[in-house]
This record gives sequence, C-alpha cells and structure tokens, in this order.
Amino acid sequence: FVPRETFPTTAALNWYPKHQVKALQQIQNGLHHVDLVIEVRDARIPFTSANPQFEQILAARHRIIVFSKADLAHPHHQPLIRAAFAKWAPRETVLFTESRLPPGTRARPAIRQLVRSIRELALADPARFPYLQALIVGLPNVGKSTLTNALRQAGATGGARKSAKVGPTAGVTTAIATRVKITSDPDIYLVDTPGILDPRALTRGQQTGGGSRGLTPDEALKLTVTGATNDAITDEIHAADYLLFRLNQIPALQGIYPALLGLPGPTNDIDTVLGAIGQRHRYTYFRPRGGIDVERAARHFLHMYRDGQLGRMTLDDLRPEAIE
Ligand SMILES: Nc1nc2c(ncn2[C@@H]2O[C@H](COP(=O)(O)OP(=O)(O)OP(=O)(O)O)[C@@H](O)[C@H]2O)c(=O)[nH]1
Ligand SMILES: [Mg+2]
Repeated sequence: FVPRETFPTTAALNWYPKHQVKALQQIQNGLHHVDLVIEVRDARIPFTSANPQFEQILAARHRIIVFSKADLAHPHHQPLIRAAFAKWAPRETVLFTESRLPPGTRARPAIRQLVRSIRELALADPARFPYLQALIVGLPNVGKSTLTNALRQAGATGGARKSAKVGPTAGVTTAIATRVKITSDPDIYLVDTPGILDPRALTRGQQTGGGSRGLTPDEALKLTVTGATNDAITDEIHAADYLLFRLNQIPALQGIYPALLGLPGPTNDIDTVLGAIGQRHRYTYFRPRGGIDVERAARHFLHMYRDGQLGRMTLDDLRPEAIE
C-alpha cells in the first residue's frame, strides 16, 4: 500500500455564528473582572488551536494553557509540546488534561494540578487577589465546559452543583455563563465562555493582498477534523478524505480503520471507506434517490476519530524543525 503524498485542498471554512461575535464582545467588555485566563487548546492541534484574538485581548493577564483531549493525541506529544514551549515561551504554564470524566469519578491529577496552580497564583498576592476570577476561553468544542465541570468537581466547594452542558458538536455553549465557585479561601471563581473560532477562517478567499493572512486550507481542515467547526456547513466529505489521507501516512494507524470497517486493507479512496460505513450502519438516502448517504457516513468517520476509535493522532507537525 502506498499512501497519497499530497492532498488537494479547496477553500474550506465558512462558519462564524453570531453568538461567537457576541461572546468576544462580552469577553472584551467584562475583562477588567478577569485575573486569570485559562486558554484551552486541543492537544491534537496544539498550534492550530491557538486563536490570535486571544493573544491580543488577553496579553497583559496571567494565563495558563491547558491542552485538552490529550487522550486522543499521539502518546508522545507531551514532551514535544513542552520542549517547544520551554524554548519559545518559557514563562507560560502548560498543562495537559484528559478531562472526560464519568460522573462520580475522582478528579485526575492534571485537574488537581490546575486547581493548585490557580490557588498558588491567588495566594502569592492576597492584596491583589482578595478573590480570583478566571475566564476559560478556547475554540468551539475543545472541551471548555468539560473542564469547567471537572474543576468544579475537583474544587469541591460542597453543595449542589449544576453542570455546564457538554456536547460532541461545536457551538454547545452559546452565552457566557454565570461564574461558578471552585474553591474557597481564597475564593476562586470560574467563567465558562462559548467557543470562538479564529476569524481568519472567514477571510479566506476574500483576502486581496496585505493584512493578515487567512487560514491555510490545511489549518482549516484540521479544525474541521478535530470538531472545532460545524460539520453540517463545512464539506464533511472533503474533511473525511483529509482524515483518511492523514491516517494512511502513519503506519501504526493505517491498519485500524480497515479492520473496524471490514476492508481488506488501507485505501486512498474515500468512497470505499464511506461505502463500507454506509452499508454497516444502513445510512441510505430516502427513495427515490436511494444509495448510500455519503455525507452521513463522512460525519460518522469524523466522529470515529474524535472518539479515539481510529487511534491516537496528532495533526500539527511537532518536529522541532517544523516549529519556529
Ligand atoms: N476524549 C476526550 N474528549 C473530551 C475531552 N474534553 C472534552 N471532550 C469531549 O469533547 C466534546 C466537547 O466538549 P465541551 O466541553 O462541550 O466543549 P466546549 O469547548 O465547551 O464546546 P462549545 O461550548 O461548543 O464551545 C464533548 O463530546 C466532550 O465529551 C477530553 O479531554 N478527552
Ligand atoms: Mg461549552
């Protein structure tokens, strides 16, 4: 089997719902109440999931970067990301979480570490922080509400606690939530926000020289494959094909999907993959059109990756020579 060496890209994203614009304004307006920013990024795309807007707005504040979904990224991604930060941004606090917590489980060490880091910050300067308010920001679907809930559990301030709604698609949280208290003494509050996509995703194709560049098609596809955009309005078949292209490039992963789908071996043909998924799950169009519902099969394939079924794969290039 010889995997494809290149992937033909087309214009990709066109998704920037109104609630994101509103959320960004709210973040900007309410920012004087914020002592600490917890920026959640996807460990599978540690660099692509940075939003330059956050850099601008939040520059002067304390920041902790949390890489979520570490359980879905390549097992050895952590030392590479840590090394890159040690070299290029040594003052950043960087943590990794697998924040998916079944109800009732005890908080994982990374979550406890995060609570400790926040407390340390507050305790270091009690005059400045009689209490501390942290804002959680990040791309859509990156795991902000999941992290908020985990922190709330770990902080264990007691009493009944309502959970933030969590969901597998982008755009679940649509408004800035009321703050939740995660610890007392000192009081630490947390504010969950809706995911905000890099607006450069929008400017693609509309750019006429000068100004900031839009996202490359490759970056846009990574955002789609990891779930930061809404599948229904991006081209899900193109994204599924890109996923197939990336899986095939990794010898350890190129055998996983054929085994799951009953294919004889890896293939470069997305129609073969979608056909197998469609048949297995009986995804067919209604008559009179008939045939396999390939869009639905494509979404299924993307969800298999997002659920970790297709193996752990990091999409950003983490080799030191690729990071500048
Ligand atoms: N495997 C894995 N899944 C996670 C992790 N964190 C979150 N998820 C899943 O990712 C999806 C999105 O999680 P949310 O917490 O709703 O994400 P969000 O950033 O609040 O999303 P929006 O509110 O839409 O911006 C859900 O299906 C979560 O179960 C993680 O660390 N590992
Ligand atoms: Mg949310």
